[in-house]
Amino acid sequence: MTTTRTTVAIVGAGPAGLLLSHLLAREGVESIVLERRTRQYVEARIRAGILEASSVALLDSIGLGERIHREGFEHRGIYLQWPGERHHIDFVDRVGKSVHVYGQSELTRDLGRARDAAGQRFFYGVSDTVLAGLDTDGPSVSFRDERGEQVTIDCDLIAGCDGSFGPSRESVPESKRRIWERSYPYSWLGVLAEVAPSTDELIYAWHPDGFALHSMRSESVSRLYLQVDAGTDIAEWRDDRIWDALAVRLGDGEAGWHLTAGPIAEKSILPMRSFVMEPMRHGRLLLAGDAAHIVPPTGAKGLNLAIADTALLAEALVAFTKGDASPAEHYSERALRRAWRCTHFSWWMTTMLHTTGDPFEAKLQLAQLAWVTSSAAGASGLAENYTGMPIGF
Ligand code: FAS
Ligand code: PHB
Repeated sequence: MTTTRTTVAIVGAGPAGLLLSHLLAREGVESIVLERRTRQYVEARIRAGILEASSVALLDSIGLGERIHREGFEHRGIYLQWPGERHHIDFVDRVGKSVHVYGQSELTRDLGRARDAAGQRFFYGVSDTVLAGLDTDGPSVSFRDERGEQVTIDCDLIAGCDGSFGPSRESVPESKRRIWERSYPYSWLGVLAEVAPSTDELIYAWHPDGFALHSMRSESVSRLYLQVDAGTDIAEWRDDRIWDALAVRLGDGEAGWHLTAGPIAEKSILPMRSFVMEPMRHGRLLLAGDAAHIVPPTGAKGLNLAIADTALLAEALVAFTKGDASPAEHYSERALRRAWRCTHFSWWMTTMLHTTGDPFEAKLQLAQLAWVTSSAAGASGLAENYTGMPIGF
């Protein structure tokens, strides 16, 4: 058995864990990052694609924005549509902010390279991760490393950045935590297609057959999603059926617009749920990102919430190591303010755009879409939330 020591043990090497180690190191606080999967697996995961204005500003401020501006796309807004209507919501006109399209995989690679350059200590491929001593001033994290050797990290603080299936969430005693959860009766079928996007900015489409989203990753790669029933087996959806459904729902052929199909490189089913756990701290364990909350991806908030949590958590942990415990005491309350704002917005976008077969609900959705696309107040509300509230608002 090996025992080592650091100031902050970070569980999870997704965006939250990697960004946290970078922000801490900039303030002279050392950490060790441990990750269940291999680095290749983590970097290859296809997940989020939109960075809010505050996320880009933060990454710029720490020297990690260069590739976003070089290879990403800056978007002024999105299209909202329903049969026969397509309307652009211009975020820059409404709230003076834009968003960037930049895949989470790319951000994870950028963060990994930056951490390598800084000599970050990692353990990839770990198993049997156990958090202990959370109520003491000497917590620890034990695990088996990739060779199966038992390792213990003694530390001052533990950052739970281990997503929705990690041990951190469960390490908060049941008697101390409250959970709010909602599962939606539909999922997303996501495809990565080797074809140029058929649109300049994202199209969110309401359709009686179900929601569809046209996003992108580059000039030659499109990212598209289809609403399917919860529990759908991906084997039920052959590529031609996927493209046919996308064409119908996105309005192929309407007003001269065409959807270009192409080879599908990856397809998967993403369940839709909202989940928030309070508090985001227990003793020396503080949680960030998906470890504490999950949002349906309709509002493009998951990754951005993880980034915002991490910025607040880094500030709290650095202060704690310098003897000021106050930011850590207020961390959970501050992070949850944004988590609930984003949980509401993601629910609002999801319930506005996904059909349930209920004709009354369909009329309400169409009325809401008509209002949001014709009212300055409605459009500004969507723009303010989609481009993101300031971190720590
Ligand atoms: P992550 O889940 O990214 O990272 C947590 C890490 O902890 C993982 O690498 C995991 O392997 C590791 N871990 C778990 N248990 C561990 C243990 N016991 N020991 C050590 N490490 C452990 N958001 C959007 O905005 N748009 C999208 O389209 C979108 N699509 C998504 C698709 C899928 C399939 C999923 C699951 C999520 C999607 N999300 C999307 C949300 C996603 O982007 C998350 O919000 C984001 O990854 C959050 O980052 P982290 O909090 O770092 O969690
Ligand atoms: C994506 O590009 O993966 C994406 C974009 C916007 C969303 C969800 C996913 O709301």
